[in-house]
Order: sequence, then C-alpha cells, then structure tokens
Amino acid sequence: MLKLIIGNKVYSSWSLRGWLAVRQSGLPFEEVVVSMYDDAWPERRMQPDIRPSGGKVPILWDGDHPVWDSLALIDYLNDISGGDKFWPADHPARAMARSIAAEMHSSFMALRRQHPMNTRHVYVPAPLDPEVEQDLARITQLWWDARDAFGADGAFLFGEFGAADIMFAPVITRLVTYSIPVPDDARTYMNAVLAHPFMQDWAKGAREEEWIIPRFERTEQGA
Ligand SMILES: N[C@@H](CCC(=O)N[C@@H](CS)C(=O)NCC(=O)O)C(=O)O
Repeated sequence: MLKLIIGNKVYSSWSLRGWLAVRQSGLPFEEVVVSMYDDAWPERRMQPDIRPSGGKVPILWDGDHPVWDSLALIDYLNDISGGDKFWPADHPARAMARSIAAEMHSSFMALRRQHPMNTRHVYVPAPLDPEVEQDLARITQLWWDARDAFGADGAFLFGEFGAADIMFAPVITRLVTYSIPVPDDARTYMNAVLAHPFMQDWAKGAREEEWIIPRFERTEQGA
C-alpha cells in the first residue's frame, strides 16, 4: 500500500497538494502526519522515511520507492492510477493545465513568503505588498483564462477537479486566511474548491490539530 508522509495540515501547503493528489488517484494509502519545525524536526526530517526528499514533505512511498516533490507525486500517481484522473484529455486543455500547474510550482514567491498557509484563522484584511498584488493578478487571470477556455463542463479550472486545481488549492486557503479580495469569478471558483469533499476532509483534519508553529502565525488576528 502507498504511504504518504505529510506535515501539519494547518500549515503545510505542499502537503495539502500531495495529499489531494493521493485522494484524487483513488488508491488506498496510509497517512502519516508529522509536526514540522518543532524541536524534534531537524532530526525527524533526516530519518530514512523523509531523508530521500532532502528532509521535506510530502513524500510518498510506494513500497520501497520514495517519490517526492508535489508535481512528481501527481505525475507518478497519474501513471499508476490509470492516467485519466489528473490532466484533461484534450491536448489544448492539457497544455494549459500542465503549464499553469508548473507555473504554480515555480512562481508566486511573494504571495507564498508573505502569506504562509494557516487554515486556523481568518485574519482581518491588511494592505498588500505590490509584489503580492502582482502574483494575485496573474493567478486570478490564469483561473479566468482556464475557466473561460476549458471549464464549461464543471466548476473547476478544466471542468472536472484535477491536477491544476490541486496545485492552486493552498492559494485558495491563503486568500481566505488573509481576507484577500478577489473578483467574483475567482470567488466562485474558490468556493467550488473549498466545498470539494477532499478539501472538506483536509479541513476537518486541520481542525483537529493542536500544533502551533509561531513563524506562521500573525499576532493581529481577526474573526
Ligand atoms: N518542492 C516541494 C516543496 C516541499 C516543501 O518545501 N515542503 C515543506 C512543507 S510545506 C517542508 O517540508 N518544509 C520543512 C523543511 O524544509 O524543513 C514540493 O513540491 O513538494
């Protein structure tokens, strides 16, 4: 059976992607949640079950074989689960889905650094850094373009829930956490992702966690 090692559900954005990918594959898996950045973490991340990824989560074990890095997880899970659950079949849609998933993986550093994932709170709105505004403009444009061209058959970027939605899911939780305003079409898409049963399951797991990682907490907390 597959084994997926992930970090704190409240805080670990890459873990959310890996976990959604395993759920999307439909394959049975064992879930192991580890607490990141506590006193034991430096040693924990160098144990044989996490070390192959360079000490990062998520890491997926298929028997003796590790797979790490969220895009690699998606592609590996796609390969072993029939090849039809992650990427649109149609080539133009597939080209765009792969491009925006890769862009999410490599970009939007200002948003990622300044607004770390934290599903526990909804903070009061605060002024945004211009670089974060640029990231958000690009992301919401990508969502619009995908939905406009390829999303007519469903509520997600390419109609059905898939790899591109998985890659953007932690952006969506950040937009909620930091009360960041978005256009109506983006809000509609966000609500569809947040209502997805896999996201609801993750949110339930996060609500049950008690770990606090101070570096990902803001002091001025809203409702
Ligand atoms: N590029 C990796 C990023 C993985 C990553 O940075 N994970 C974070 C948690 S969200 C981590 O393991 N941080 C712990 C550390 O670096 O010590 C992916 O796509 O999965």
